[in-house]
Amino acid sequence: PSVVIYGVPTDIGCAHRGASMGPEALRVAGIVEKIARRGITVEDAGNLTGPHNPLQGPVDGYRHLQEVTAWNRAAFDKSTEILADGKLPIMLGGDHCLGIGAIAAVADHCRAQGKKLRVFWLDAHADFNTSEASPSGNIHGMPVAVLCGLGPDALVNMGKTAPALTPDQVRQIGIRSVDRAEKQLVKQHDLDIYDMRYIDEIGMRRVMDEALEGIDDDTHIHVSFDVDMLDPSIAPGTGTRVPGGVNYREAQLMFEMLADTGRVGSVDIVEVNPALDKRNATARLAVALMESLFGKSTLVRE
Ligand code: DIR
Ligand code: MN
Ligand code: MN
Ligand code: MN
Repeated sequence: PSVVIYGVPTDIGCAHRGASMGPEALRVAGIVEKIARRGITVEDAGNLTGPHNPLQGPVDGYRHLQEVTAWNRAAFDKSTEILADGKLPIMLGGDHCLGIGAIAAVADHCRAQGKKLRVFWLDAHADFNTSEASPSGNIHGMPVAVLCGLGPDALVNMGKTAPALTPDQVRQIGIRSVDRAEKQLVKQHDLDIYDMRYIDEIGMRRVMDEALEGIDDDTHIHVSFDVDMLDPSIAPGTGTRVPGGVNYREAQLMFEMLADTGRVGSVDIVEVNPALDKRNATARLAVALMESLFGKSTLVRE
């Protein structure tokens, strides 16, 4: 289908300022042109607007809950509109709290269309904190929990499908930082986590085979790509760098294997922070991986 890209210029859910510049960094790296070069119709719908970052501390365990809700509502509305047009939304974050609105829209869409939904959560972090479990109160550490029904009503009930997801619809890949209480939560909720140890032990090819198992013609794949999944040596431009991440070749294989399914229906690219980057390397790499996701490959393959 044709693609609509929109930006959500905010760092409302994370600790460091600068993810608000992510959409522009990705545009400067050529995201629109390079996807269009794949022969796909791409529209840039510009940026959403929302409240500025008040830089306050946590209140009842959440930082900026009201502002986070407003930004997510805007993303929810935009993704809902794009999906209703039969198009594929690519949300340029912004921090990863925005996955709540974007994926809540996809969950409603899939339910209305009678489609199965599988979410690929590509991240160094499990993002499964609750207000009690979170060491920071930053909501970008909570979106998967919120989407699975753990969190404040304003976020859990973003769409009509609440909770938006059940844990069995989620595959998390690249994980290597899970907080102490969060560890208990992901175990309790039986999340399917392909952590770095597992990737090292069995290799990315088999990880992706396992994570893609059961995908059929009625499945909508949502890719939520936190660029901190990548090793900081190749992707330094992000707020919470964790050593020991996914390398270039593993990442390229992941996105090529996702492309091969032909079932990717929506994408988020989040946590690109050009203020922490070197010559926009992280946005450029994210764009190269989007080219793979939209079908670029070295050879014609069967
Ligand atoms: C940490 C950091 N687990 C937290 N989370 C990040 O504050 O909840 N997620 N950086 O992307
Ligand atoms: Mn994340
Ligand atoms: Mn992360
Ligand atoms: Mn994050």
